[in-house]
Amino acid sequence: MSLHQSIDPSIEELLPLAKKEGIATVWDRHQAMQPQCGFGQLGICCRICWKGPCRIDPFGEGPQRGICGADADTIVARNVSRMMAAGAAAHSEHGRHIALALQQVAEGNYPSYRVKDEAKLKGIARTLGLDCEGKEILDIAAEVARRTLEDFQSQDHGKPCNWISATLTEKRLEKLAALHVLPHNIDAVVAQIMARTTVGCDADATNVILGGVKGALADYAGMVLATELSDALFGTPQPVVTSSNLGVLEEDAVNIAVNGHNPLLSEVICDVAAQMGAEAKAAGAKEGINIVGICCTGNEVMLRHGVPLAANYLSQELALLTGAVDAMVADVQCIMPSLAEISACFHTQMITTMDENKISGATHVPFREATATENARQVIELAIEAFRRRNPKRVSIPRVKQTAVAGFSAEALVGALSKLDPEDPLKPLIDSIAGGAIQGIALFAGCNSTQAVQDSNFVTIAKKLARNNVLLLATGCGAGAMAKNGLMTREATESYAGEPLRAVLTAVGEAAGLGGPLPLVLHMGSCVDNSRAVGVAVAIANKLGVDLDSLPLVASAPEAMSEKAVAIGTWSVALGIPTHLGIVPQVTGSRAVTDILTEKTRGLFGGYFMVETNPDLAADRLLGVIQERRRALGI
Ligand code: NFS
Ligand code: SF4
Repeated sequence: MSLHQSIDPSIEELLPLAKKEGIATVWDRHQAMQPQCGFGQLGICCRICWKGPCRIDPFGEGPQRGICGADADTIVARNVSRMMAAGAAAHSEHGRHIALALQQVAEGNYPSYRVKDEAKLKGIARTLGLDCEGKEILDIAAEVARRTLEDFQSQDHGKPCNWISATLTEKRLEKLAALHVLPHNIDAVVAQIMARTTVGCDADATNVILGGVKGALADYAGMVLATELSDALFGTPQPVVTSSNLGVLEEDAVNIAVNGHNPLLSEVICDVAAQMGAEAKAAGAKEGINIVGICCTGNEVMLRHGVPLAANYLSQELALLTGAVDAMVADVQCIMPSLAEISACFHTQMITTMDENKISGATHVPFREATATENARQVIELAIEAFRRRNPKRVSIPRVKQTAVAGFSAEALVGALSKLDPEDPLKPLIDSIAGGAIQGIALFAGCNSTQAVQDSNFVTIAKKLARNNVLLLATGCGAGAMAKNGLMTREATESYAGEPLRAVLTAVGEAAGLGGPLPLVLHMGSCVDNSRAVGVAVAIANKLGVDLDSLPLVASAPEAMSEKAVAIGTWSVALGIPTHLGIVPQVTGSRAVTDILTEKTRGLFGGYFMVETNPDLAADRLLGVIQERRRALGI
């Protein structure tokens, strides 16, 4: 039974336990929700005004228009564009949060934070076209923050967001400008999408989708600035050996799971926990404090601190079922509301921290950057207190734990390559691609979804691509899937990489002093860190003097579910990257919109969506695209 739900081995021990205790999980609720609404699945249900809800009859017998006259194309286009706007709002709100923190740090406020990576900050300033010569680091920080915040404030429609102009290829910028999809202001573009899709507005599906694409590119801006400024504040990730899956929880430690996306609090929790070990020991936890990560907050601290990753999205409830989590600390996004209820079945302290993200039943510790250290201490104290109440008889930590090498920022990757060619670090990579030892690059991104067998598509596609000499990158819950399944290890490279790929990964890994090959899948970070992959791709494209849509580069989100994933997938397409979805998106009720997203975008942007739910066939299609692009390049 469990194999139909997930390939995560920890499920085997924990689902029967949930059943025994009468606790429902995401899979039970998925089951109870069947059959899911066909109108919703096709995207042809409209609820944007109170004359509705309206739904279009997909068989052509009932209504073909909503009460206002909107047809299936309009309804589907509006629904999916609004998802793009929501995704952009989520990522850029996270980005704004970081940018505002940097601004305060620059002004000497927020004592819990500092610019940890000055070299990175200077690099960012140069990227944004700022002159750092002779300036103090905090002055540079202030200018970087100001330039970044312009992307949320500018009213100049003719001038694209600074972070977009600074990070894409010239050719791509020209193409996007010609199509009028370059955002000038992240917030304005999100607001425009909401405005133009309200009742009685934009009713031309192509126009609505192009508006959505602009929002998706605003999403990219929000992500790249979140990633880059986080590196300046918290450090740029470097390879680190850590572990993943629920076996990372410890019986003899106060276990604190950090869940969500924004690293502002979790970073400080890591710092403060390092000083509070004695207090945990005094409470009887022989091993002190054990921080573990979930979802993208987990990825953030995994990359920067080597914190082990306990779970990706679909497994977050399982962490509680172990009975060993003393505090589950949530910030924003992808936090299942069910966590509060399940925590209440155990001793676990469920803590929310952001005022705009509360869950009823949870304890709220209002996080403020100005008092971050005190807030972190409060959270840890609550965890220690909960530990004292833990019932050892209810603890069942599955013995599943995989080594994972994480931390492949663009800088780390280039750093490793530079050991082979200090003058021209990208050359070995480009030569390997040109020579065919690396056939192409695939980025695995996105979520877990109950619409698929958890983690399974990721693993199946990755193994097949690796066998065919594709270099693999991963972020978000996709990275979690790869880590839990042992694909972020050198052993995986030895077992699954095609011979030529293995030789390249070995040469780079050994030159970089890792004492063996690079892992089969390179962990680039959280979902906002998809921008790191864009950085690598843009550097390659610039060096070759081509645009992104010429590169043998593909993306795959085999379990996409979140609105954020819709936004990411769409900017990936707009950047010229063929993008695979392993679940059927909620657009197929409109032939026109389906055509736009899977065909017409190809002519406009070079990128397009490919939908294939069978992972084996998906891998074949991705390989086919890579070959097509290689042929076009004459390699
Ligand atoms: Ni991305 Fe990360 Fe995971 Fe999906 Fe959710 S945690 S931001 S949205 S589910 S990958
Ligand atoms: Fe129905 Fe039109 Fe209102 Fe949508 S906007 S709910 S289609 S009347």
